[in-house]
Amino acid sequence: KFHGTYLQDDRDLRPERRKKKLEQAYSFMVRVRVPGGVCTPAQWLALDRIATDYANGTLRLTTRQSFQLHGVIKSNLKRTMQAINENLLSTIAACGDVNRNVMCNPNPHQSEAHAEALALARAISDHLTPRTGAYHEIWLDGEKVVSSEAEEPIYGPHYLPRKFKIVVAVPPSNDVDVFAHDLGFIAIIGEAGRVVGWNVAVGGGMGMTHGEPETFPRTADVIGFCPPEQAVDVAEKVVLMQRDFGDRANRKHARLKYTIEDRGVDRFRTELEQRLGHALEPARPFRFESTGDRYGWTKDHRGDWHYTLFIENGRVRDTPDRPMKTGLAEIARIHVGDFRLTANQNLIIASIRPRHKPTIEKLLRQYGLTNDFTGLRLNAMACVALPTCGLALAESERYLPDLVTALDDVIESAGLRDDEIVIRMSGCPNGCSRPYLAEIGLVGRAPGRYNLYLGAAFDGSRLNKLYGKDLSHDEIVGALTPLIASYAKERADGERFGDFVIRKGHVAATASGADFHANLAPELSAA
Ligand code: SRM
Ligand code: SF4
Repeated sequence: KFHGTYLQDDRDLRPERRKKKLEQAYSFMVRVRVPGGVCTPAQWLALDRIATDYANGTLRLTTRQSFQLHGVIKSNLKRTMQAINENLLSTIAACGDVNRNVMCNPNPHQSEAHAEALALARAISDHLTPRTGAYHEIWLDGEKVVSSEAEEPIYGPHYLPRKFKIVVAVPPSNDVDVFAHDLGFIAIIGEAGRVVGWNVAVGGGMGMTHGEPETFPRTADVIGFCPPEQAVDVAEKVVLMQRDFGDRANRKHARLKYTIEDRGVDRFRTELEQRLGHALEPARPFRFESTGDRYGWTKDHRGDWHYTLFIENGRVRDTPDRPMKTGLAEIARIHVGDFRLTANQNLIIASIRPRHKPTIEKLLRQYGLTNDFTGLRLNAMACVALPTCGLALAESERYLPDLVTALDDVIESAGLRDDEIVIRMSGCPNGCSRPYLAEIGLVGRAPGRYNLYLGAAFDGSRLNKLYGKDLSHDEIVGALTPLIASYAKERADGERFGDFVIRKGHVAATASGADFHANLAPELSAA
């Protein structure tokens, strides 16, 4: 895992293979680390080829701005890792109890501040990448160094108690969901449009376990502000705090969010400041507007164009009406800018020179790569779940599109086609699609059964709350239909769906942390 791979098996094939007394159909998932989600067209093409030659022929864009390859069989694993590294990408620390891919707002050319955010994301990523030579020895046939292997300067001999996640956000966009992560930096932008420093947010996280209320999702606390030159050190010291104080006995209690809940935010900040050798300044005002992506064309201050493309659940593959994989490869062959993965599993074809725009527009049309969907679908996100994820309790990526199709009828007849409503589904409570920060969150309980959560804030600052338990497809549609219809008729000017269901008393507003479970009696229960 520390080298970016997971052993999986095809869960669709399990029953048949069991019957035939065959072992499971094993393969590997390989996760590529892409700090800030930026890659070149050449790297895109290389990954496209690797997916075709060694994996299941699809590319998966993840909720952390990375690529995943699924279905890599063991005899292709080393070749896959080598091909990824030959293209100047890596899989090191994409998984495991280390700092994971550092995310940031995906468009560094939008302004100076965005470029500074990417620079910080890369600096933190470099600083926290494990120094071990084992990765090179094992996968890249590096020379074996037995006794001179230096101890990891930050991680030490035992690494972290659990995974650790860092993001960099540039208001007003909260597209990285800054409150969902162990550590977040929020750009504070001065009058000249430059970053004057960063607010520091700690202790966010999504994962929980059904029926274990001592596990819960939590939104991060903003604990202060630091100037730009201190940010990498702040990141290091927060990681060291978690290394030293995180729970190493109980993995379900080992994320930074629990360290902070247990110690208290104020004590955590004081101890952090002791390690830093100075106090953090008071947090400065900021305002987020949304967590979603801005689709379609945008032009930056240099005159270059960027096209944000909706990719349903991040799965890049060819379908008869949307041959996306082929189309994006065609674009990559002529594109001289770069590709940027978003934290919402979408893609920005970025830095298109004005003279190349007509050609790219033509290719987008030719391959059906438009964004002509309802606001609900454009704000939908599902984790991978079945058939590859060993932890899935229910479908997610393969089911959410159908659920949205059913809800689209309700949305269209309520006149809400272009209204943005955030809907996210996870196949289990680990929350890989950050469902507890969705206005409509669905979390798998068992095959075909989901818990329905409502009422998160559109800007990503408030968790949702349990509304319905163990619901089937029909029950989910039945529960949401009247709510969507009354939202269309009774909402206040500019009121978001998540705020509306709270105002109407369908769910309570969740503070954070353990309060998430305070309303354990949902309004609805399965028949
Ligand atoms: Fe995740 C485990 C997929 C983002 C919380 N996640 C997994 C595994 C590796 C299952 C496993 O351990 O065997 C899933 C592999 C499925 C597959 O077949 O590919 C998996 N997680 C994903 C991805 C691919 C979802 C997606 O559809 O995009 C995302 C990959 C991110 C990346 O590129 O690095 C992904 N996972 C997340 C996020 C969202 C985020 O980070 O912004 C979360 C919630 C935030 C958080 O960490 O709190 C998340 N994944 C988890 C957890 C629960 C952690 C916890 O604290 O309880 C697990 C289970 C675990 O770690 O034990 C998990
Ligand atoms: Fe798997 Fe659960 Fe994550 Fe979905 S939320 S990918 S089912 S671990």
